Amino acid sequence: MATPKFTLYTDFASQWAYVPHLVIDENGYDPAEYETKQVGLLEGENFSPAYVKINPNGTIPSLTSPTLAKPLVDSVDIAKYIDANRPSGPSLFPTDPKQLAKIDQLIAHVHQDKLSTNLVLLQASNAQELGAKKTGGIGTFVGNRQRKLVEYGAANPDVPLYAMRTPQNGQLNDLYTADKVGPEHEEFFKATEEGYQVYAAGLRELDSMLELPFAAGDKVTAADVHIVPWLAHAMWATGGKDVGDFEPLRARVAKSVPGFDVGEKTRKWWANMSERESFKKNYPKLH
Ligand SMILES: N[C@@H](CCC(=O)N[C@@H](CS)C(=O)NCC(=O)O)C(=O)O
Repeated sequence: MATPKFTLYTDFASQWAYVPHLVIDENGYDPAEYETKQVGLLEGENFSPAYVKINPNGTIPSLTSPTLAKPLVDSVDIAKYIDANRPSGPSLFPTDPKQLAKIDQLIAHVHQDKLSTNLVLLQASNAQELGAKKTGGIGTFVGNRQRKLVEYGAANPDVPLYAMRTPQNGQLNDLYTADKVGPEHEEFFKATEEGYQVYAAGLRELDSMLELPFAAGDKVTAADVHIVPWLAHAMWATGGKDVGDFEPLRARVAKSVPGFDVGEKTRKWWANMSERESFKKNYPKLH
């Protein structure tokens, strides 16, 4: 068997890990040409000292390869590397500078911190929404992460990631585990409401940026493979039942931003993407 060209560290629960998966399938890689290693995001395995040695940010995805001096730790760089080493066929990064600028703009748009899916996944606007998240598994996720951060941080006091992330996640864990709603919850709820205003504007802006049939024009590009995981994860986090189900996401955003709707272009673009084999393989359901 041929030596795999690279190893992709991935998890089904990681939205950004599905950028490389989509690139791999759009590029037509044979499964023997690469290998994958699972990193359990839900269990906080991304914080394990072994994984943090590969990716000091403790984020998924990462990519290692015998041809690289050090691991790639960001989905944008990983997508470029996989595409540049593709077995055959067209690149997802066209050479036309104008088109490339458009692609970069779209990718940067969905990677903005202020448009992070963490808003939809982890935050809440009121005690009722927080309660539903607590019982719906998010509380366990946040708690698992905290336990791992504390455990790994105690054993590895020199690793900067633990010093940074333990108090950060700890604040969220405190909100999730508190017996009653206090002033810090009120602040959290307010920040969430503000977050949804920004998020709704970001979705509208994306709609205006999209070309059709695909994000940057008539061919699938690197832009499409970044936007799909970003949107799919938010659709899933709000309870989307099937891959075309925008309703729960629309309804959740509209709760904070009355009258909000998912744009027509976004819906058409999504329908076009969901016809692709790469989409069907990686999104048999929303995640
Ligand atoms: N900029 C990075 C972000 C990766 C990222 O935030 N991944 C999430 C999962 S989708 C993660 O690993 N989060 C774990 C954490 O931050 O603790 C990329 O695009 O690869």
